[in-house]
Amino acid sequence: MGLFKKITTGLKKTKESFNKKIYELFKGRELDDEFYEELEYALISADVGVTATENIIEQLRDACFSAKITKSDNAKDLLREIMVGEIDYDIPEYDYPLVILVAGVNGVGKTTAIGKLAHYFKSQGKSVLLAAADTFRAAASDQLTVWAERSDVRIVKQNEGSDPAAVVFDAIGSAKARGENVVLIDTAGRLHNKKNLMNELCKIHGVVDREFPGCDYRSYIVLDATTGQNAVSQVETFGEIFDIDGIILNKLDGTAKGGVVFAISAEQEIPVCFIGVGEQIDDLLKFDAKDFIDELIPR
Ligand SMILES: Nc1nc2c(ncn2[C@@H]2O[C@H](COP(=O)(O)OP(=O)(O)O)[C@@H](O)[C@H]2O)c(=O)[nH]1
Ligand SMILES: [Mg+2]
Repeated sequence: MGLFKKITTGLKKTKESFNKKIYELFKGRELDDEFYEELEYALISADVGVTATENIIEQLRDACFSAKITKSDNAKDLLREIMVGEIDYDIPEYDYPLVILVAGVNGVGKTTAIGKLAHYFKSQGKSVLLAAADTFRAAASDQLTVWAERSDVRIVKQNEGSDPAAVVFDAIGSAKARGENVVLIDTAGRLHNKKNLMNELCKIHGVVDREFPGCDYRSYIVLDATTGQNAVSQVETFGEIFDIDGIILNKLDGTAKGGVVFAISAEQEIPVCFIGVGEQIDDLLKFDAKDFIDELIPR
């Protein structure tokens, strides 16, 4: 399935609910208060978030006023542009060797995202090593092993209960020895034990900094789009633990509220780097703000 098709089917639920509202709103309507109220309602219903919605509406009002636009048909392109601007970041290209730490609460799809990322980098001709630093449950490294086999990449793991930082230490040593291009670190997500989690993640950061100076190091948080505003508070909580470079937003296929991208990315000022749109190995797409808006607000 082509990339375009993937995003279209992945966002099917969001599109179904949002496209219809947008179509009606941008068909011959006066740009009066009622119009803006309905647009505001449509955005908030799609989980765009109150702050981001207000921002978007205010920019649209200003832009239409400046351009002397009075009919909604002519305002659609402006809305598209404004919404793209809210979630479009200049993300530096990856440098290699690259290390990506993947964090987030249980069940958001961290391990699955790593499996998909392994395939993503592998298909770009990069060599990949997985570090099974979720040592809390034996099942976690078993699950990651299955993904490693699927993508035919190496994995470094230790026994259940071992020190996650020690796994990362081993993995980096091995990656350096073998000249691997990409190391992907899976972690546990025990948020109810925040102090432990914080210690664990800080220790991992320390190991990467010390053992792999000069690597391109990115820390990503994985979020479940179906949890809506909960995802926003997870960004805030993890943001207290480390500097989040980017978001992997999973399970967009399972929600009609894909507007949550705005609530987490625009309001928190953190780029969404990848979106998960299913459980298959190629169901992870590099996020592109324009493609995303093309689906939400068709031209
Ligand atoms: N529909 C859908 N399911 C997903 C997606 N990403 C992950 N999952 C499912 O979410 C569940 C939890 O994933 P897992 O990777 O184990 O989460 P972790 O606890 O954060 O490591 C699994 O059943 C995955 O198949 C996605 O983008 N779409
Ligand atoms: Mg996991």
